[in-house]
Amino acid sequence: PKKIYLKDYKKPSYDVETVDLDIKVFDDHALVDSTLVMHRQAEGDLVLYGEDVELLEISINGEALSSEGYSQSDGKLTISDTPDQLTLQLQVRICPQTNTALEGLYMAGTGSDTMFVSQCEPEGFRKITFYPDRPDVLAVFTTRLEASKRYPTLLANGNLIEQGVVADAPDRHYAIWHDPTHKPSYLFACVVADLDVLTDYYTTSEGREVTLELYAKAEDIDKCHVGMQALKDAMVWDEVNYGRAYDLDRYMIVAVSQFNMGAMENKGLNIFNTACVLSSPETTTDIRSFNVKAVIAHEYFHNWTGNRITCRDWFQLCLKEGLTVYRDQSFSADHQSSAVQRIDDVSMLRAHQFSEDAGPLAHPVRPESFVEINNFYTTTIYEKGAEIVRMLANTLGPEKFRQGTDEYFRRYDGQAVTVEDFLSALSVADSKIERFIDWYRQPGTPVVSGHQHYDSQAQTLTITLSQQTRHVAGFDAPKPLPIPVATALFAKDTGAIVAERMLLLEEDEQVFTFENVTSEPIVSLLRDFSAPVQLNYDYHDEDLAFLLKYETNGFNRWQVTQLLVNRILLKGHHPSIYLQAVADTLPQLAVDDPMLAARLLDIPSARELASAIHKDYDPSSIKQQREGLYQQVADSLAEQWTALYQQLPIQGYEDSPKARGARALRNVVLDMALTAQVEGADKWAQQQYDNASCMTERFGALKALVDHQVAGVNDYLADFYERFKADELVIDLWFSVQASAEQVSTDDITALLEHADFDWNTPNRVRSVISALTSQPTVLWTSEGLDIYTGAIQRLDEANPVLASRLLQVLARWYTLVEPQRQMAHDKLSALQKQASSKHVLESLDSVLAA
Ligand code: B3K
Ligand code: ZN
Repeated sequence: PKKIYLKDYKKPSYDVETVDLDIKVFDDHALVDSTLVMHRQAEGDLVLYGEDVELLEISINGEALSSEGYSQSDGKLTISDTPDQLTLQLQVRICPQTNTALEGLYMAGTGSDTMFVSQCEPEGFRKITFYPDRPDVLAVFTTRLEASKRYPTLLANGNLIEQGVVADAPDRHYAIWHDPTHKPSYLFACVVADLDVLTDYYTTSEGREVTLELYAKAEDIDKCHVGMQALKDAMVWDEVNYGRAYDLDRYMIVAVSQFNMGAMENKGLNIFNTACVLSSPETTTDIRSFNVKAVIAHEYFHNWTGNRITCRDWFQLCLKEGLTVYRDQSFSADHQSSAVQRIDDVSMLRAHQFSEDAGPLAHPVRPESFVEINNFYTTTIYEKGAEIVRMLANTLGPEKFRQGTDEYFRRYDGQAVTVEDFLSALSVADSKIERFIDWYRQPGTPVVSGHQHYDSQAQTLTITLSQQTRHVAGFDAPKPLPIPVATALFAKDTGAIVAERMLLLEEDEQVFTFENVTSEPIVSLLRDFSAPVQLNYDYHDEDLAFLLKYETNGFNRWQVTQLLVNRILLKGHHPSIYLQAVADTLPQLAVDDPMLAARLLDIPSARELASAIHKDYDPSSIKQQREGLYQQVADSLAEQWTALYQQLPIQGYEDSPKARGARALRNVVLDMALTAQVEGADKWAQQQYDNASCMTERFGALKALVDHQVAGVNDYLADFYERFKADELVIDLWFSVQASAEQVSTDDITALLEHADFDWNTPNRVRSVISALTSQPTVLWTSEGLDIYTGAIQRLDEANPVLASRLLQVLARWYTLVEPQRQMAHDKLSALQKQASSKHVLESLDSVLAA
């Protein structure tokens, strides 16, 4: 497979003005007719891309081309010596019924319960027809859909302009949609289905009346209200915070249960994984429900950051994703404690992105080459990309950032642009923004080290900070990056803040001086995680305990607990200071901010801890240590759990930050109490399950029962299954709670994979078992565990290479394992390499094995 390079970018030779599509879906295939009005804009042949499409007819300006008139190879159809203005007409045959890759047009569901849905980003449109399928070709689409009346729902982007019965086939009907906006083919979408719809309305700040429609299966319609409300909230939020209003008369969201990722921002017709749109208190945990709102907002925000201003090429993916993730994180921060939002975003970054950046799949936020772009929908592009935008926003401050984004929308609306364009628009507000370009170019997580010196005579505090980024093979030697370090000085005697400053570390090493400091303070750095770096500062454990008490930034309070835990687990520090600090803090925090209190008891996941271990990583010793510390926390606070649990009685369901916080804390306390073997905790779990007012409570109890193997757990699992067997998303939870159980064995996993409800064609179900396994590294990194995991990849390699490759990427840090696991992992990955055939999996394997 060929590598594609950013430096080779060339403008397309033809632009497309209009596309007319006619998609006719039949029982075992579909026919796609297309008419493209094109004109030349650069030298070169006319190039169209097509994959798994059978060309039936092709003509230019009404004249059929014979097979000598074009050449076809490598998924490209090339026509030479074409006129500057032309109308190209094509007819192709595709087979959505056998499309298991879930890209292009595919059939989801089975038996009498099927639907057809498209997924085009990044290069799925070429699986629908031959087309200049690249994001810098923007066109106006008109789409006619035709299908049996068994599928009453016919949707495409834009406005519905006509519908009716097919003249010579009375059992078939059609609908014609017109999208007036210019869009790249990756934003095309269509749906042929039998769905119900929840309808609502929204009037934009510009006075546009927008019809909002959420399509789902009839039995799921009552789970669409949370999503609908989130959509309206997002619409208001974008008007208020970015001055961006919606631009079409209709906004549609369609729920589908077979989908490779969370959702897709197709213009005016989002397609969502059911897991990211359906929500009800009885069936959806708070975490998932909150995620539903975030994903709805994310896809909505893409309408401006992604759709109206899109990417010139796929190397610029972070242009839309980093910015849009930053926007959805900000939206979410307005809907819960902003400290907790930051904690969750940073935990995710550390566990996934830092480990990606530390391993063989490390790549710049804007990559310079790829074989398969699907392999680059990574936490680096998304989450590190968002962190860069956050640094830009914080460096500019709210007003200038808004001035900069206004300029971005003003300048580039309707265009396909680059990261440089984004920075150049923002730099109208402040020219130092352009220096951040290296963050996009350079892989690796910078490590910032520092120490302080207090001069009591001069009353100055100097803080020396230095930075270092590992040199990733294949890239230039790393340069120093501009790193904003939000800093506050705390008076040791009162705990009050005596100075606050944003330090900008731009050199390898820099000294920052604070004047008029009357006594040596405790310094808090990188407040609110002001840059995506690792920080080493010469703190005493006592300083960290001090900061837990006095920091006003909620994120940093959590941060110091994590630092203390890391020191205990990875550096052998004594846990007493940590345990005391938590004991002192928890009771009051449980009252003030229960959600933050729940996070305070976090012990970093095995995966996050592993990302800091570069050699001889022994999963079982990490597991032992984590468990040991967890046990100590549980035991040392054993007296408190009963009171805390009773402080948080089940009180009926409410969807507020406070109520969600109480539920989260209650589940944490329950688990702690079971760990400490507090008298009666078994009963609490059983009663919480039986009396639950919502899924967060019921599932929290079930998880506790499973993880602690409480007597009767199998009856509870059976009860849960019986109650919810008709609801796929809940059954996903049922699979995952077992697959990720503390005591899970590979036999348990095998049994789950053999369960009648397990289905390799539904990514959510696959992830509920296979991805869940990665949360238990002691099981994953065994011979049997790896056989199951790599077996799944091999099985999906041809059927669904996007999913297979994503699963594989999680194994990237195999080489850090201790022997003999290291050799074993190597052998299993090499064996997989001999079997694999998709370029997705092969590209990932090449990198992973090169470690
Ligand atoms: N843009 C899509 C992701 C498409 C992934 C294709 N493998 C969802 C999102 O980021 O909003
Ligand atoms: Zn996105």
